[in-house]
Amino acid sequence: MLIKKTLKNNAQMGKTIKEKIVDFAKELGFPLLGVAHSSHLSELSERLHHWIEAGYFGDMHYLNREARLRLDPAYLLPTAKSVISLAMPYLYTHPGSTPPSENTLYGRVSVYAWGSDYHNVIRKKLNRLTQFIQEQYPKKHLQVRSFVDATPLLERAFAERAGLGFIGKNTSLITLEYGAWVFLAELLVNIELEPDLNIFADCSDCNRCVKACPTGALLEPYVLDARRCISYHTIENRNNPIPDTVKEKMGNWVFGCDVCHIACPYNTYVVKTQESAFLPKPFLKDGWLSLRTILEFRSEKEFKSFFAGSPIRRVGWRGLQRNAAIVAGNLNARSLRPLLLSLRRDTRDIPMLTDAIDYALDKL
Ligand code: B12
Ligand code: SF4
Ligand code: SF4
Repeated sequence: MLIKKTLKNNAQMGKTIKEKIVDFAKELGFPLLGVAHSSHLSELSERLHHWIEAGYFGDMHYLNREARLRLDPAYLLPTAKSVISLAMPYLYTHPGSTPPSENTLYGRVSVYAWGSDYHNVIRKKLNRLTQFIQEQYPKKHLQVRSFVDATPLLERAFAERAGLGFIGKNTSLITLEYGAWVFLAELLVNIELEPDLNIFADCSDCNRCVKACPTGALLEPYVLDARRCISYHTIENRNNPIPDTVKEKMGNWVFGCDVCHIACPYNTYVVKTQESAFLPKPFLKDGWLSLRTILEFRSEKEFKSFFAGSPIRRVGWRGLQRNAAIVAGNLNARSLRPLLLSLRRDTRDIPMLTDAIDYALDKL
């Protein structure tokens, strides 16, 4: 044990602080770490403002309110000099297109939501990484702020600048090792670390994701209209009916959507995740969720305890039932008709749900 520790310490000697940070991040489960200068993303300013002006954010009003902030880390940490960008892979196995059994009616769940909520998993690791970095600068007044997802910062653009990958036409950050099956996180620090170079790769003349998107939400390469996106409606649009133009195109997606991921050739031959927290929860059969289970939840409490620790909780009890009702209609799930009728009686005062159930009953 002592010998192992001494060897490790010797190996660490002579390494730069950045190399030590990279090594420690790897131990924590972030195989990719890059550094970007924290200056304003002025090259994307026009794009972002056009996106906002066009209203592509739907009901995600925070994107509108915080648009300026997303380009400039100085809003989050005025003394910031570097952005440390991190990626954690989450693909456990490639999603199959057919449900695990013909006897049960299933809805499909996006791979990112198969395991534990990444916000919780990553936040803990970011805290440990922050502490490690602080230990490297005992004499300096180090300022560090860590972020994952719920951040007014264009995470993908900074990841690209930090050399983790490139932005694809589906707007995802694509890495060469793990494809786009990665979560992103950042540390802002008030120290200058050596920035990394951009990687040399792009989509070239491929256009598969744009063609594959069922709803045409990718209006053109690099432009996603969230108001048309299945992922947006099944996760973020929690209180409103799903537009008629999206319902049928949802197919069997009950939470999230991976169509523009699955279409991408960079996402096929990839290294899988080593993070056990992202293994599928027991109630998910290879990423499929029983529609009956969803429709039978009788209370918010029951829903919340069933999905404890899962990102699926985000859409809420009634939101998930709304999605499941639409999928039941799309799958022509006649055996669920009695359940849908009884749910319709109990939820007359929830327009988004009655709208979805009426859609389904109409189809059955
Ligand atoms: C809002 C949001 C959504 C919305 C809107 C998505 C969108 N494309 O804007 C919805 C709900 C639809 C969504 C869906 C998903 N999301 Co989301 N989402 C976010 C969030 C919170 C903000 C994104 C944002 O600011 N959007 C505003 C637009 C304008 O910014 P943008 O997406 O960065 O896109 C612009 C830039 O990329 C810019 N650009 C940057 N560089 C370059 C370079 C070139 C050459 C060009 C031309 C353009 C360009 O042009 C784009 C268009 O304006 C981020 C976390 C964060 N803080 O960044 C996570 C995040 C982007 N989501 C993530 C994930 C995993 C997903 C899903 C895969 C989940 C799922 N399977 O259902 C899907 C993917 C759908 C897709 N194709 O993007 C990950 C992405 C990881 C990755 N590898 O890219 C993030 C980073 C969360 C995280 N911390 O891991 N998401
Ligand atoms: S997540 Fe689905 S609906 Fe949204 S852009 Fe990608 S393929 Fe289209
Ligand atoms: S499918 Fe093709 S165009 Fe779309 S992100 Fe992947 S490589 Fe780029």
